[in-house]
Amino acid sequence: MKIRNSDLSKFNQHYKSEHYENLGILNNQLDRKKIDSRAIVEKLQNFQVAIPSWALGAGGTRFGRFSYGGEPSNLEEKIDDVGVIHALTQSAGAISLHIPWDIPKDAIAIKEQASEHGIVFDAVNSNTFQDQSEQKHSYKYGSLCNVNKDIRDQAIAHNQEVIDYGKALDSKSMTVWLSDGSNFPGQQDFKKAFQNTQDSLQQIYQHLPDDWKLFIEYKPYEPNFYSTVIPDWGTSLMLAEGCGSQAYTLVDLGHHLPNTNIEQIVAILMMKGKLGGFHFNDSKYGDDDLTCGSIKPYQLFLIFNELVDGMENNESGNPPLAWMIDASHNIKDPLEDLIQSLEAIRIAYAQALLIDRAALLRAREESDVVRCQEIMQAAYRYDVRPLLAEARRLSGGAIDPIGFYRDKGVRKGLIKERGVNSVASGL
Ligand code: LRH
Ligand code: MN
Repeated sequence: MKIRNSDLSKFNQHYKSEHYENLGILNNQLDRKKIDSRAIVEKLQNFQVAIPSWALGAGGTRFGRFSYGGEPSNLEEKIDDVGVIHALTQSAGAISLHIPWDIPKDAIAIKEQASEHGIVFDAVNSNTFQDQSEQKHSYKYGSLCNVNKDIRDQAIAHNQEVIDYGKALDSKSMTVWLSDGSNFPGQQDFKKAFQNTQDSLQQIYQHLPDDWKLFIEYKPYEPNFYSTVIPDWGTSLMLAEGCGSQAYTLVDLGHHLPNTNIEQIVAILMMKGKLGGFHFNDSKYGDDDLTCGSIKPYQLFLIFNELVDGMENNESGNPPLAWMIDASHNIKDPLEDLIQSLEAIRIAYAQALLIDRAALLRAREESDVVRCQEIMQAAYRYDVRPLLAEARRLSGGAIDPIGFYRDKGVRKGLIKERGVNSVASGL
């Protein structure tokens, strides 16, 4: 399904006067604070978040999966769906592929199709957490950490192959997430597992083109429930430093034990120049992969406060970050869910840009704790949605993406095109 610009501008016509009214109200508030909202709108226009190729269909759990109808059943249809999201939001200009779920059969044709939608290929993801039918050795007891060298070599070869797929798509990075770990005390030699993983990652790193990055994603548990070889940011950082300057940590918001101060982790990793990127989502308990900002929007704001501070005072030379969503849609329309996540991420970014950093610095210098909170929450309490809508409008998107999506019956159209039983590969 291709979204026609004519439909978009006709649709926006209905919303223009209400939009300008809301934008006017906010701009008056910001003018009073001598804040130039145009600069923020420009930053929002340039802020692109990659869509995960594995989250364009209905997700599920071991307890069940409720199909959504009209799901993309191949990579071409997945790129078209990201194209729909990008046409409406003008902020999803990239897709992150998972191999082997989304092997591009014809890289040139796929690149051509993606560029027609204005989409590029962000990080490619390897997968040694499942056994593929034609695979010689099983990853049941681990992949890069496995005690058996043949199994480690098989996993290393897979990761090198994923880099080659990425090169053919002009991707510039690979994310490695390992489910490796143990389910019972005594099952694994933690030190040997770490060392095997370090050695394996170094061999993968040797295969990395000079202008590429390697992202090492950590996660405390699941699918292993006693230990995970890369459970936290510290282990990911040690492994990245053990590989070299092109290796970085990757922060998946759902990969933290309850009440972890993620914004502090982000601040420190960025200060160290070793923060590679994000998998945005939200969670209440575990790795729930819920819509960004649906459970803890204030935490997302606090994380963007550290990101904006780190980007504005980047002494460590931390490279531009990879912004990616990693979510699973168990009950929502996947495309609506992703549009909501994009909105929440951009709201947190815009609010963080509204923090009066000079005043915050003074208040911190004076240990004026109350003042610090007042400054933070003053920014958090701005309704910045008119700035996001204006950024979309200026970039040719929909003032109200979900409104357009429903008004035009996009899901109905996809079901008509693909049928109710089409199923997307992925989680
Ligand atoms: C692991 C993870 C990882 C992906 C997978 C789909 O929980 O976050 O980023 O490979 O989800
Ligand atoms: Mn992830």
